[in-house]
Amino acid sequence: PQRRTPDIRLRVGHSAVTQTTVSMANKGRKRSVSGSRCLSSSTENGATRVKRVSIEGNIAVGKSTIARLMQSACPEWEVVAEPVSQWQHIENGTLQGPDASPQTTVSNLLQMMYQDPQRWSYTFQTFSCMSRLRTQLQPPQVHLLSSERTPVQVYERSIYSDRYIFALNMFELGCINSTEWAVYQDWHSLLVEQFGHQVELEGIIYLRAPPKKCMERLEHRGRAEEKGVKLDYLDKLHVQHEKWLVEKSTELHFEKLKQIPVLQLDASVEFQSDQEVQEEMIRKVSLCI
Ligand code: DCM
Ligand code: MG
Repeated sequence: PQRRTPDIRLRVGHSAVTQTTVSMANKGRKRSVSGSRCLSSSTENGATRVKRVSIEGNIAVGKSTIARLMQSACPEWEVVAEPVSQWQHIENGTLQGPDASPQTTVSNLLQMMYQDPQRWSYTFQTFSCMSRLRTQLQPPQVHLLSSERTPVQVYERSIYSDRYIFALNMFELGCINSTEWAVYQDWHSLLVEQFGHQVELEGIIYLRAPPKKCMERLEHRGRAEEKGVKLDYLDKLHVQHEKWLVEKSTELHFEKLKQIPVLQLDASVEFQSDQEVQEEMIRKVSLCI
């Protein structure tokens, strides 16, 4: 079947909550978006098609919060959260059958990575990407497919930010050496070639805020493993996001990834407690899908 190419129309917004609005409407399938609260249904070759979008952004910028808001605003959206707790609880006992021992947590890889990045970044980036892909490959919830509207899966980050934000950053910091980086890129490309179409993105939502803001939210959240995270690290991650999603200067290795439209949302405002701003954000996302 023919792949649909997104028709990217950039408009400069004037509102406080966005700089760039991108239409993710499809070629030959443009429809009026004015006033649509949620997503309207679309079919391709008679079959319902799942749309996938990923929310990208710096640590603690508010991805989970906005994902939760989307989930409650539109029940036919399924949020696929980042499997952080799997990274915090590495389990032994992969044996199946009668000899299988009960699974016990052997380590906290997120903590190990932050405590000794030189030693553990490669291992962490391997596991975080693998576990994310496994999670995102799960079929959509049944109620999504039986819904009248287009089913939408909202991913919290993607296998692309794993590589082009975090792993790349660790390589540039010297925490992943050139051998590890070559090996990482090799298996990552293979995974994208083999499974990429099953997790293909319709669009990317870039939640953007100054690193200082993210630092405040990170401290407020108080995740134990992140206690040692410095502003300087968030600055670097911010720059990686800007290069990939705004300046488009990151060297990407997948043609399709270059075509994915990006919707920027300004997350510097305190949207956690401001319902008006939240509604405006959800509205902008709805208009673009
Ligand atoms: N993380 C990482 N590398 C990845 C993905 C995530 O180091 N490829 C880390 C960053 C945060 C945590 O995992 O410490 C995810 O939290 P958040 O979703 O708030 O960014
Ligand atoms: Mg989160």
